[in-house]
Amino acid sequence: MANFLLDHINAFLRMNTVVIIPAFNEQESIAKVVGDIPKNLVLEIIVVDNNSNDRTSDVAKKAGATVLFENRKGYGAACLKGIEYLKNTLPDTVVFLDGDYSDYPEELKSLIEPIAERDYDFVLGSRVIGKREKGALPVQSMIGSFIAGSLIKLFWNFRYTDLGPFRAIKYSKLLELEMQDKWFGWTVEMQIKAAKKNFRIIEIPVSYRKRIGKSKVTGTVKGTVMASVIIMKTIFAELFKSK
Ligand SMILES: Nc1nc2c(ncn2[C@@H]2O[C@H](COP(=O)(O)OP(=O)(O)O)[C@@H](O)[C@H]2O)c(=O)[nH]1
Ligand SMILES: [Mg+2]
Repeated sequence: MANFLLDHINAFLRMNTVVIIPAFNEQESIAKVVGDIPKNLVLEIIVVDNNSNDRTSDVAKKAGATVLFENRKGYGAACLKGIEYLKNTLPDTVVFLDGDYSDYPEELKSLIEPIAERDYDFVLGSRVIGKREKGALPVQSMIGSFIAGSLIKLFWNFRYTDLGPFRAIKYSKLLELEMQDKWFGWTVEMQIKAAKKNFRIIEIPVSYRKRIGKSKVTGTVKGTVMASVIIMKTIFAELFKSK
């Protein structure tokens, strides 16, 4: 009986969930990421290859993902490409996940449950309150998330502890946000707009480990500076918008 019910719940969640993974040169990790996503819970896994010059797209396809290509560089540009594709599938829930195997894709279920069962609109996976492998989340990331979180609390009265990539949102709510950022302002833009619109938001702890391959963002000085500037610009641009 319990199993029957569980199958039923899984089938319900599966019918409605798709995963979008932006990926730039992740041939070493992408198959593991796709492979660890609970297939009984998702309808489609979409890897958006952002002009990689390695075998990311082939590896992702072989692992069972739908592969899209986005030639404009940028994390947000890749996510926007994935969203555009969803016009064809009209899912209920969209999960975003990075391609570097830092997140634990098997934790997807706990991200979509608050939406499916408790009618939340947006679920943010927080690595700060989750279990982290030592050194997986660089100190500059933690500081950046703390500053951004404090500003968002001050301006829009919702306390986020992280700007993590692993998150789930109702498709209809995602469309309402009219996402714009093409770079690394993407994650914070979604969080700010969700808070501004008074979405039902919840943070849940997610685990985090050291990525496979080299970091292109917070693991490099240039990446960290660029991401920090873009995140701050995004916060203040949202603040000075009329609504
Ligand atoms: N689409 C896109 N994704 C990128 C780009 N640079 C990094 N990524 C992806 O963004 C995610 C985070 O990058 P990562 O190098 O892990 O940065 P870190 O988590 O700060 O160390 C990974 O899934 C990368 O594949 C880029 O220029 N375009
Ligand atoms: Mg990473």
